Amino acid sequence: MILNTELEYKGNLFPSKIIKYEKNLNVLSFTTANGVVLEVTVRRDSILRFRFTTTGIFENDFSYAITKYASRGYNHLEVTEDDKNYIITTSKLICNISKLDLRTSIFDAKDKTLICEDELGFHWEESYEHGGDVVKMSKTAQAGESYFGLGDKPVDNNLKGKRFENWVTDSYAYGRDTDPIYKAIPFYTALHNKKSYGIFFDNTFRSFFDFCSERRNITSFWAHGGEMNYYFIYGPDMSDVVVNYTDLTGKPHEMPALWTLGYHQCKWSYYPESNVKEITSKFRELEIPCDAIYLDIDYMEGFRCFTWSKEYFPDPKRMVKELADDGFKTIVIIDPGIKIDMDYSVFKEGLDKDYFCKRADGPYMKGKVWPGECYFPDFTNPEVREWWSNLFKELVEDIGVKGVWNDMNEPAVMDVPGKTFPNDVRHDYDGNQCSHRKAHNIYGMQMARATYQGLKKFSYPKRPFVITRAAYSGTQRYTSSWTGDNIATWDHLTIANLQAQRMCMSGFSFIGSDIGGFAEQPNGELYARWIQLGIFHPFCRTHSSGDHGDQEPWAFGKTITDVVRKFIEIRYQLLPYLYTAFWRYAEDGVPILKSLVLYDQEDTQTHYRNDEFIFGEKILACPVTGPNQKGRRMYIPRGQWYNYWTDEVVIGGQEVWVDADLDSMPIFVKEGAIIPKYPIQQYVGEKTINELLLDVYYAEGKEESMVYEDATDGYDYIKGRYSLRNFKLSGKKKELIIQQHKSGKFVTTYKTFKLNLHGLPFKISKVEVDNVEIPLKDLKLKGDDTLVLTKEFNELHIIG
Ligand code: MIG
Repeated sequence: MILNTELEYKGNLFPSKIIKYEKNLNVLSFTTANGVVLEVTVRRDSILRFRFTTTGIFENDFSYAITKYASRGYNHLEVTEDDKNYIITTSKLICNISKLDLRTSIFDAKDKTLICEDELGFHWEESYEHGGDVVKMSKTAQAGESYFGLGDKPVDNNLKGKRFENWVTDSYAYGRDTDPIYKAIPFYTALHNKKSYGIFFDNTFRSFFDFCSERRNITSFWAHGGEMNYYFIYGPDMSDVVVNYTDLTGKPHEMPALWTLGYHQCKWSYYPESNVKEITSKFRELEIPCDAIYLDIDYMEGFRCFTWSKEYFPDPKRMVKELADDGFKTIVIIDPGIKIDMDYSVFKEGLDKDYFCKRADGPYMKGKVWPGECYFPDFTNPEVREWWSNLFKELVEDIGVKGVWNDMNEPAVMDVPGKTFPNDVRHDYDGNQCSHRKAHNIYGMQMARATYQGLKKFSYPKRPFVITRAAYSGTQRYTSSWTGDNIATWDHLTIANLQAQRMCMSGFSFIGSDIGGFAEQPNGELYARWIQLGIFHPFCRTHSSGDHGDQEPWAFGKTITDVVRKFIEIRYQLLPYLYTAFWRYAEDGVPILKSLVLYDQEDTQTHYRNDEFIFGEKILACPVTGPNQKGRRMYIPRGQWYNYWTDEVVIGGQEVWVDADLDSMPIFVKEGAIIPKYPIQQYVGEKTINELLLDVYYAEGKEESMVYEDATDGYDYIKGRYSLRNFKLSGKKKELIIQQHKSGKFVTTYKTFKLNLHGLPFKISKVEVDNVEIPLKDLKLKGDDTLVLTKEFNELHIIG
């Protein structure tokens, strides 16, 4: 041991008293006697950014997570001081900063209640090994506080009492509580006393969150390097916290093509071509709707990205075209590892251009993946991303591939400790050169981003489609995602449900699981129950490792095939509803799935619910999560709900038993909702939509619903060629009024609506459309509660 140096272990260090305060518009900086600077940026009335340096010098202010499109601006900002504190006041928040030690406490500006307060606050440990600091923050948990979010953690919704790590990791056959897994989304929301706030710790190093696990009333987060740099986002509604976090880290850059919301079929692997065709033909033969078919790594020549196996796929362009003629979009996998092979042009080019990652002392980062020894592009270099994006030209433009699936981008490396790059690997980090310690968590994100750029370029004028396994906050701007290598067990069905809800709460709604499980094989019952859940996930794909038997909808016998078909058909009928929910997400950052706590935080019953969730705005779904069930108990949130199957009305705010044999599942529709439906199609665009079905659920009272439509693909919608219908329903004892407000220039193919009236408590005696009475026979009243009328109406009166 070397003694007598200045490198003594210093333990935790703390800021001392403030000696200087400066204000530069909305950036306030506070300097302490021991050289710590806290910079508070008021981004919005409800969003404060806190950033600390222990040396007086901040790093270059660069983030992959924060989008340049994030909203900024505030209504009010005032900084005052008293003996103890500097006091920052906006129209939503009051933030005290202690003159003694930089500790902060934040209050609701309206009712002055305490929202969030530092315990030790910011502190740090100097890192002898790496330089810089281990940066830490601790806050006092408030009475009854709960925590949610954090991306893909496979745990119950409420995170209280647990500790987590953020370090994206290839996690084959992970299970409940495995941590960390594929994604790093260092954002959580907290809820106490009916008020919610969020914290986004924008630090890409290995980071940790502790929610009252180490100490009962303390919440803390820390990272192995970088800056203590976090955003405080106030609600008080949790849905606003999530919306604002999503605004900050970005919404999808474009709407997905409607077909991407259809059903996808995948396996490792479908090959050769004849096998692919066998699968796709079977879908059409059995009339099970399907829009996409996947090629896993075996389509390549020796696992070389951007090549095709001549043996298995002699003429990919022809095959892709034939599949397309049958309504199937072909999606291929692309991994980051590039095989070391001087005769392989992608490798040769990457090497010549110096695009591969290197170790600290100069050698290339060599790692074993599917192709054998590989080098890996440094996707954190913008020039490399540009190069990578151009590699998709042939696949997309020439061959006609419609989507690309990025796997192994944690990055995963075989047969090494940690299953990834060593820490010393160097990265460009968009001009902020660093080691893998800092770049690891965003490597996969930057790969997906580069892939997205390629797809966007070469799919044009159609929309791009990318799927990624690894992700950091903000990745939702470019791509969809799946939850990785799960297992075919009942517990994993529950985990998939939790992960999808949690991802939606973490700003990343375009998510789904490998339906049926990746590892091992489900029985028919598990597969059917998983499909029932999967049709409510924004990304809906069956995938399996392929070595445990077949996992297609028909693999488990006729009874199961029929159940699977029935539910996939529901998915296709609900496409306009899901597309509208997606539009709300892409436009406003509203999550597509809402955990009950997000839906109704004031009802404390919701704080510990896991299985039930709201799909879009109006549909409540709850999977059956065990074998041999004829139904289940579930919590119905407050309000009144129609049973989707029977139209029976249930009063919420209580737990109820719901019948759900294998061919059914608990689905409810909020009263007053208007649910748009398309006819069942075998793939998106198979049929021209001649009539829009509107399922109208009567309510005594008012409710609003929306229907968003556009050309289903392409960019015309950005120029205003979309159709947005806003319906206001208002029900009285003997009358139902529906007002329609239409905006956008897109003209839908259909001319009429078919209204299915559910739960109408009276017999219709008169109908007026825009104040003109229409003879009932002209409305083609089929049965009592169906009527057909022009899509152009402004106001409909149904009178009893
Ligand atoms: O080491 O490409 O999660 O979906 O089928 C396994 C083969 C690599 C892992 C992915 C999985 C995919 C598989 N991949």
